Amino acid sequence: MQIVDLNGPWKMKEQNSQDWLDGIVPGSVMNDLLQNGVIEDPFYRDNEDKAYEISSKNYVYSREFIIDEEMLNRDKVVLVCEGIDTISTILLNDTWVSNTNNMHSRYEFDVKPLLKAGVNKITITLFSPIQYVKERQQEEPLWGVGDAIEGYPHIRKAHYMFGWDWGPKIPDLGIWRNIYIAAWDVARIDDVYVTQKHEDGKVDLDIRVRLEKWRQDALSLEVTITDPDGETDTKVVETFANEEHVMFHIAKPKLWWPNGYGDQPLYKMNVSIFSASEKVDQKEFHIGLRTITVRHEPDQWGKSFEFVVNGISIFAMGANYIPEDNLIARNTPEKTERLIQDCIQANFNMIRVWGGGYYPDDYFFDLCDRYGLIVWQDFMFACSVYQLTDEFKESIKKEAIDNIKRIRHHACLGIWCGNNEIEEAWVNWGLPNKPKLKTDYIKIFEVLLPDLLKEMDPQTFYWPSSPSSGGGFDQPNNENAGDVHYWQVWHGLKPFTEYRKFQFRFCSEFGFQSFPSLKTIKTFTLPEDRNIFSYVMEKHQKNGAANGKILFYLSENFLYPKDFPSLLYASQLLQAEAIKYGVEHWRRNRGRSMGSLYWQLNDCWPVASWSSIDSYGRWKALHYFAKKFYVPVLLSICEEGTDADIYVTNDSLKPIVGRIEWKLRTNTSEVIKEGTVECEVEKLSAKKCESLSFAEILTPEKMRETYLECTLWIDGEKHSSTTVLFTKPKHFRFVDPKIKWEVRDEKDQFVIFIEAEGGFAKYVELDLEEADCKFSDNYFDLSKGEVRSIVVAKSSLSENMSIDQFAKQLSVRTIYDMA
Ligand code: BMA
Repeated sequence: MQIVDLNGPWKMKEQNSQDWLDGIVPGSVMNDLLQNGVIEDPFYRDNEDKAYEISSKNYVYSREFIIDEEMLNRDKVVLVCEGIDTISTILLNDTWVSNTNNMHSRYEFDVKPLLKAGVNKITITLFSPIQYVKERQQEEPLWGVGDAIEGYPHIRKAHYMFGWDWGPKIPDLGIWRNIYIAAWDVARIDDVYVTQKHEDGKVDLDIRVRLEKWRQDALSLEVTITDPDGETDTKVVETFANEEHVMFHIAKPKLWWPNGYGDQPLYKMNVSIFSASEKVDQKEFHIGLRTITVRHEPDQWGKSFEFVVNGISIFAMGANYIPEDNLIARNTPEKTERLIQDCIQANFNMIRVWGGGYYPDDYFFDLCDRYGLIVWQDFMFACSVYQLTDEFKESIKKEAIDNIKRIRHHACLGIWCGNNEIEEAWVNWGLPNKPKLKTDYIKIFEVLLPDLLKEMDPQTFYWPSSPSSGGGFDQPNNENAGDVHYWQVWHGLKPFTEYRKFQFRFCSEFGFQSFPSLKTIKTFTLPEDRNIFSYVMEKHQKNGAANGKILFYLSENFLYPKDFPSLLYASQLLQAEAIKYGVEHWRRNRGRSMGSLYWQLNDCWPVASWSSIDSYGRWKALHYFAKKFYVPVLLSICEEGTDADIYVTNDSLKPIVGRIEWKLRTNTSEVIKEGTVECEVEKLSAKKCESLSFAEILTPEKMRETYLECTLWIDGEKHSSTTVLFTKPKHFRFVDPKIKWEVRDEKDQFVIFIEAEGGFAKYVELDLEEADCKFSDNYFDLSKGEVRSIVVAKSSLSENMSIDQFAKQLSVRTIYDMA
């Protein structure tokens, strides 16, 4: 195989302009205009408004490249475009090659007759996605979400680029993935498909290799598997056929497990073909030995929805993932790796790739394989109505095939899901009554996609929509069957405790908004913008009613914050508490409930949103909370009135024997009453370990100054602790906790020793004024008399600093400082 890489510097210009600028491929128009200083950062203040005009124009990309005689003489020469965004025309040496109209597809064109030895020229014209959807929408109006530019369902382009309730309207254009010319002699590997059979602790692999051949020569097909210890096993097959199956028997398989359940050993596969001992093509990738499916069976509550990995039912813990930037060109594997590490640090075992973005790059799946995150992969359809014309059908079919083939071998792939919320929309959202379009829904999500998967990836579970009870418009958001998106807390303004009324089988979306940190807000505002109702702040709040909702929940829970930074802090605490109420409740009901994926993990730009990590990678209070509420062994308290039940949820593979110490304390942390409980909790189960009632002690007055603290000890070690109030925080009589801290430099880490000398400190927040870092814990509660040590790995610091610089930048606040 011979490759001429077309990535790198290109020339680009607006179609009607005479001035060529420097462009970079893979990349995008916005990114190139930004790099050339033609436009300002579209995320700054209200610059987003300028994007509409930029995206209303057409752009031309062009470059020259050299092809040698040898390449021209090969049997097959193709132009490969791994991703073009979106409507384009491709010319080679001024001759038309093809048009494209699907960002999610991989394109390949035979170009041998169009190339010449020496200098060649490729020109790609990208047409305005805005003009395209406008014209199509006039012909046939299609329903889509109100936050996006009208007509977006007409184009196979990541929906969020047109705007969402957390995303700006910046429909960028570009050659967004690799582009190259490839040539082969004799044959090439068209497709490799691996299936696994697990039986009696052994694994049989069937590696099906399909070849595309241009000559009838005998080929030798060589498959090598390198196990996680580096041991190799090679099989060679001499063949004249177009398809071969190569089998491997693995007697001592090292199984792949999601994070929290075991390791992630990967097996490297190399498939090569040789003609007369010359290698003509090869493919290399990793697999993990595991089974993953979803158990969806009738039971006493309805119909289950639980992920079963290597025979073990796991409680899915994670969040929903959206694209990482509006200017996709700015993504990097390093940035994504940090985000995946953040998920692992917060004890996730699953991530849902939401259907309004794009199918992530290979490196995303490689990272999930390596770190142990099960991927819930939506097909890229969300909150919209589509019209199944012949052209659209061909387009989405090809898109699905390309992505199924690309992704299916990954160990992390846990489920294919047809779409986000479209079945639910047809049933519950009052869409325009168009029976033909409703039938089209069934044809796409309950016929076309499952049929394709039956043929191409039968080992991965398919689910028609999220939420769904299994399809056919049959109660898609049923609390007792399938998965649920629950939005009554937040959109419905219900209190956090409302989550406790439901024992969803699997909650794949629920969320609560907050503002990003002041450091992040400073990147897009001037000082005069720093009021949540300012023009600029509202530009960075895409959900119309959201600021009102934050203020409503604020009024329910906290005192009125004294200033802008305190309001930001309060909003993050509300968010963290809300989600904690839901997750802890469902984890206490492990068995009936088997999954929690909150909305949403990340942001694509600096914005007020449901994310737990903002677009600069800064952890909000929620992410620190997630680290605690997703811990495999969870201690939690369910309080009601003057009662409190103490639970331990054990999502580990071992039973635990522990001791719970509880202390009823005053606001200055004096102990009023205390006790201990010995607990044994089976693996993969949840148990109520104690029921406490303080009706006699907790008069209405006392409720306002008393809290319960519980600590779990396992094998003599303090595992975790948690507290609850018996009143809303706004009514609790917090005293000045008189926080004292000291930092020590311990080789590759700083350790902060922190203490509350005055009384109970709630929501202790640590932050650095300018730099960023990860604290081993944050937004925690501290009783008087306890010294907590918080670790900051120096590798997590955004810049090198001395202990003095670190201590100088360190700021500490608690709820007491908020009002
Ligand atoms: C869910 C998602 C998104 C949306 C979020 C917040 O329904 O699927 O479409 O951004 O709610 O409203």
